[in-house]
Amino acid sequence: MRVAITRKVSPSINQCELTHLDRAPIDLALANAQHGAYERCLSSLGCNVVSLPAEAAQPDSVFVEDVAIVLDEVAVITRPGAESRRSETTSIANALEPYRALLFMEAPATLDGGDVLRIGRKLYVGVSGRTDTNAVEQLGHILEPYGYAVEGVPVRGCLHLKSAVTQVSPDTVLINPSWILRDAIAGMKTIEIAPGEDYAANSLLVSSTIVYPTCFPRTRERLEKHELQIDTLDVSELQKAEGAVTCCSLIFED
Ligand code: CIR
Repeated sequence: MRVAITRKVSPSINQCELTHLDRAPIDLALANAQHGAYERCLSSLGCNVVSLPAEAAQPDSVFVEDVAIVLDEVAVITRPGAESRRSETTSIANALEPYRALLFMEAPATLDGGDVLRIGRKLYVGVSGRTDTNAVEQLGHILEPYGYAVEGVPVRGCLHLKSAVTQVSPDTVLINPSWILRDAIAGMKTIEIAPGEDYAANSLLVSSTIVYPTCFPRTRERLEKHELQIDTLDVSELQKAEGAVTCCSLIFED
């Protein structure tokens, strides 16, 4: 059974961290409605959605992806790059504990799960404003016994590696070449985002369906030309918090 861990939008989301965006008011009711539609979409794609309650004191806690990396054998609880987000790890560790043995990243390394792109037994890790080379090295050490290779990938101009590249089919990634090198993900075909749709590289592949924001129609056309199956969702309020579709869930097989 496929599990998706999510967490309801914090009522304090208007105090979220912002790095590359100017602050714009987030409509909490609309954010909740969009998040509910996201959870229903994951259910419709066969996920058993474990929806955790909102955390009022943790503005960014809807973005559960950043605090854990869930692999087939173990889960790694991260040490998020933003100090304000470090307390989010406790409840996610509790939620993952029934499913996986837990490993914990240790200071001084910092890593956000949004910087981790898994392709098979390889983890590409964005070296970003949130994730440092220390973390790349530490992750390599702790996952080597489980047969995972870890490679650091420089990213520029965006928050996380998965702002710049995500997987859209077994052999293809969707990329924004302004933010990472075109050949950063070895051996994969690439589809480039449409010009002007800077944030369009973040897509969420669930089984063989891509969960994708409605606001990137020209990149969507490019995906459709490759005959990929797409479910679109309006996530405008989460995007104002610099989030997108991968960051609101942790998806894994139970
Ligand atoms: C942050 O800056 O940490 C949040 N406002 C947004 C995090 C989005 N996470 C993700 O894309 N993995």
